[in-house]
Amino acid sequence: MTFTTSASGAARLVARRAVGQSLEAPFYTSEEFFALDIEAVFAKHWLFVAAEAELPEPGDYVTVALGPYSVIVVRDDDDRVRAFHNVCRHRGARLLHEERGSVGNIVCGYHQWTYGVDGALRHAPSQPPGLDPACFGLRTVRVRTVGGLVFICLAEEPPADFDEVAARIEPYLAPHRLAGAKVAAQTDLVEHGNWKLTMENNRECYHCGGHPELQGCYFPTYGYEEQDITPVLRPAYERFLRAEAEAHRTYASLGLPYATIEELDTRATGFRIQREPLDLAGESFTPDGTAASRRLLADFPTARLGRLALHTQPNAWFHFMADHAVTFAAIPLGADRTLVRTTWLVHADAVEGVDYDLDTMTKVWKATNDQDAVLVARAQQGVSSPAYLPGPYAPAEEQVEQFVHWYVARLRAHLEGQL
Ligand code: 3BY
Ligand code: FES
Ligand code: FE
Repeated sequence: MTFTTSASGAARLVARRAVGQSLEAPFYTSEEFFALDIEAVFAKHWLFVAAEAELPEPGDYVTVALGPYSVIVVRDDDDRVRAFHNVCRHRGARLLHEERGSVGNIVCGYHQWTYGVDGALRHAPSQPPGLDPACFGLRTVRVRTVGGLVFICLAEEPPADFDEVAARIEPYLAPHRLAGAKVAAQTDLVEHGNWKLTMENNRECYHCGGHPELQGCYFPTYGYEEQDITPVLRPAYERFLRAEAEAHRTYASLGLPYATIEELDTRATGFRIQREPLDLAGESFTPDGTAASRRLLADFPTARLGRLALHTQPNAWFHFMADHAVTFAAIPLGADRTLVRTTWLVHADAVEGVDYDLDTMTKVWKATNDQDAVLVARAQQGVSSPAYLPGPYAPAEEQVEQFVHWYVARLRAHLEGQL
């Protein structure tokens, strides 16, 4: 069932959102909020959409659907990543229909207007000679690559803080050498829930008891303070403290930046970055914690470095280990549907079956993603019941509150016309 809200109804719900509690139902269920989220959040902020490694050669592209928008992200002949609206400049037909592929030129299937991968109009059959191709290039979308990650922004005036954020995360990412990576695997999972439920679920490990594979190699004390440590969590917590002390010594001796930066809800380009140890062998997200790839991706003399975690608002999270990296992008498909695209990156020269076993590499996050999809679908079912009432966040859900706080602030600014 879909609740309907009027524009002023949405504004009222935004205005009365209670801090420290989950959102009221229409935020997750109504078409109006879905449209508002596209307009106020996805069309106005920097979004992670792909790893550069997904576009290794000139002409390689991915398309990204965001509500009514479709964006082409393509590597041009000068090796630069570009982004364009997927809309023909003749009579507007959608140009590329696949989610990914490779093209020499971008040719419209309707009347064959032909664009270079730099967006320039190269050929418009049978148009009078007066047509100036310079006036009919593809409309550009802003794009930035940061340490091998591709971000786009649909806004004419993107949030001005992105350069600063990029400059601060780049030193953390640089040793992981993502620009020299290749895609080892990718999964597209459609979660039956609103995109905010997907993001909220990612921002806490309060539910991690439901992730047996993850709990093997990952300290399930995410976001917990000393006072939250129950007798059940205590042994893992003490192992975590020892591993953390060791990891900090290693990071310092290797000159790796590891100060945690937490700015998830204090700026337009909200982000959080942190290095932390992993459990068991401490090298990677694998069943026994050992590196999944013998050929390391990062420029590290040891694999026992845990993970670099990056979280970006509104739609992404990342784990960078010594041997491989995993990126996650959440793309809203509808009020109650969200695409979670997970990409495993390894060194470009790593050989499957020799340096890495795909099943070992992907096991933990495939299982965890599937478990999360069930949890998100259950949350969507529950909040769709007329009986649902917002409930309180625990201290371990601090980053859920930060996500929701950031989101509500974006909606408020948009509704007040300041964004
Ligand atoms: O994305 C994270 O950092 C953590 C890892 C496990 C689940 N999630 C809360
Ligand atoms: Fe693209 Fe006519 S709409 S060539
Ligand atoms: Fe989870």
